[in-house]
Amino acid sequence: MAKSEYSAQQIQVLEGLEPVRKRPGMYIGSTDIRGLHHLVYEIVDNAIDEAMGGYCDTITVMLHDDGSVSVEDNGRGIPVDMHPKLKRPALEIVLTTLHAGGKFGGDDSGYKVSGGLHGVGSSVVNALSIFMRAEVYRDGKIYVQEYSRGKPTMDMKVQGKTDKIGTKIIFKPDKDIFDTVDFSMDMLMTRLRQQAYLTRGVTIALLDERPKRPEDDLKHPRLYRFHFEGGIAAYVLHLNESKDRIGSPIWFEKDTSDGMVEVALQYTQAFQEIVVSFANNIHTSEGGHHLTGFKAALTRTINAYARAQSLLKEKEENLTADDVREGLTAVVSVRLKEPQFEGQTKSKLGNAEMKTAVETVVNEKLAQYFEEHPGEGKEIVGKCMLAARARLAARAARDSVIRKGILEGMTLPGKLADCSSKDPSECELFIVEGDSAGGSAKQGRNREFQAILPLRGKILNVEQARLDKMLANNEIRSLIIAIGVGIGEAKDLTKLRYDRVVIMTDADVDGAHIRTLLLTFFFRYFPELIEAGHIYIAQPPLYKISRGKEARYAFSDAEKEGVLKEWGVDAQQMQETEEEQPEEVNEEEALVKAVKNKEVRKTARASVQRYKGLGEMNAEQLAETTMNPDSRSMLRVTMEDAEKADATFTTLMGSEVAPRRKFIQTHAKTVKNLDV
Ligand code: TTJ
Repeated sequence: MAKSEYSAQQIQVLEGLEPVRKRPGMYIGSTDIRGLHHLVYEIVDNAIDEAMGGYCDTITVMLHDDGSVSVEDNGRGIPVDMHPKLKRPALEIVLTTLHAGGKFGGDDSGYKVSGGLHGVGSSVVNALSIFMRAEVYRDGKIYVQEYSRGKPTMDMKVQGKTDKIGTKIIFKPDKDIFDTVDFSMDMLMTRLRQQAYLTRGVTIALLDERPKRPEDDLKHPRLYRFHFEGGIAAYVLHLNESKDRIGSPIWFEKDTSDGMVEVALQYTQAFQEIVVSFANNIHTSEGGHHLTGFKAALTRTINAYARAQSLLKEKEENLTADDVREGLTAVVSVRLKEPQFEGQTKSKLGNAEMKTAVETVVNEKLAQYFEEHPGEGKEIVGKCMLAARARLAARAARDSVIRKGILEGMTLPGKLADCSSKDPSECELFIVEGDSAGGSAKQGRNREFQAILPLRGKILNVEQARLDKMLANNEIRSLIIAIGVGIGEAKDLTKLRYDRVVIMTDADVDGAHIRTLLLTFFFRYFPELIEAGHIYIAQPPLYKISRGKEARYAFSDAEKEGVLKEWGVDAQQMQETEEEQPEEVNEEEALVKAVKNKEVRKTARASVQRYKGLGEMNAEQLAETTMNPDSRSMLRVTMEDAEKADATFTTLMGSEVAPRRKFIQTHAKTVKNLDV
């Protein structure tokens, strides 16, 4: 009996990594750019766990020029001793078998765990890497082992002496698995900064050692160092940087039998709410029970305090949950033993016990804070009461706007270049960013059924989120009138003037911003149009690849590489055309470069132009690539996309401009594809 138990255990532990290579998506979510970055997060999570246990304080992530990444910590080092039953070093088992994590070292740090699967993730990363090297610095020695696609290519051995302690993992993602193996500093920076906030005291450094490329964002530094003694309280301060704040951030934490609860919050004089929640360091963008508990406690505590202090009179109604969150910035972080992630994107905490846990802690600690800081408590209640009053006033204003029918009798906006057909089922409206692109679009359209509405500058402002104020905005009014269905209670979907409403913005940061704003607008005020599939996003090409008179368009980096390959052009020798430069110069440059490399070939005479804006295309090109139904492709917006944009929009509010732009850039391409 004992014997069969032993072998069963052995089989379980020895589970290989083949399934990981067969179905990578099951382990890392996807094999696109997000999946690629997930590899880094999995490895970093291990080091974060070590930091949370109090065993390390520095984590360094480096992007190397051969496409590999290294992650190093100064923790205790992955154990290297022989596993008594398996007769292999623990290090090898950790990195080459599934579910081996946590079995080594007898570390019972409980719920002090980051999002990583307790080291399980590191073998997954190994499986999906063409090369991995582990270095463990322990007992004055450097232990080394290398792997390829999850299999050791050598036995672990001692390779020299050191006085360091820690672990370094170097890995190079497998090109056969991932759509792209090009890491983005922006994505890594965003995530690592977040992790640094969540693990106060730890230093996380991110260094880009890769040679600079023409398409690199010139502004981004190549070295980041994140260290926040204040943890999530510093996070809240950061989110509120540009705002008028009430007091300093309120911070508390408590270890409960269901897990650790940590909350930081601060009110501002702004209107938007930013509440970010995490479970085991994972951003729970869909919320969950911890967030519900937080909101319930906040409403309860503030109302109780307002009543106790007679700030809220007996006959007055309680403040609503929305009132107490206006102007609030908060970070809620919980750590628990067995987190359940649910929802569409597995980012909603499903552990019901966390509602009570967070609610109890917040009720207790926040009430205590108000007791000790009566002045601040009063100011916060005052702010919430202002929100309540504004809510009632806005409702009244909205009702009157609708009664008056503000849009009635309004004529079509002057800048709308309408189509000649009056049959909505065949009509399309292109919402175009800026007048210059609008000009190209007007020339390139089929005026029979395609209408163009150019929008100028910032169309929406956060503070104009209320319907009555929104209707005061010219760009928004033009848009609503052009669409034809009205708004508010006067909305009539049968009056839709275009079957397809297409958002056509530049493929740059500002374009992405305007797209997010428009999606948010449709999500909030015209969800029916999204649901019925009337809203689209145009897909202008990113590149034009020319060879002599021949020209091809590419809508992604992969597609561009494909064309170059097809033409026999080595992508390495290509010089990408900067927007200001004429193509010929670069063609020549590419040739010079090729000659230098002694690899000149006739076929290498091609040039790549990267389109930064719609305005760079002439009307004919724009029509062919983006507008003509016979040759274009468009994305149909789903409710999910719009909801995401809305959430993005909300998250973005209040943070300073630079990170906001980065966030948009990173997420600009996360709309689901549905070719039309
Ligand atoms: C396990 O229990 C004994 C002491 O060391 C514990 C451990 O594994 N520590 C540890 C693992 N520290 N750092 C890691 C680690 C760091 C990186 C960068 C990557 C991986 C897979 C693990």
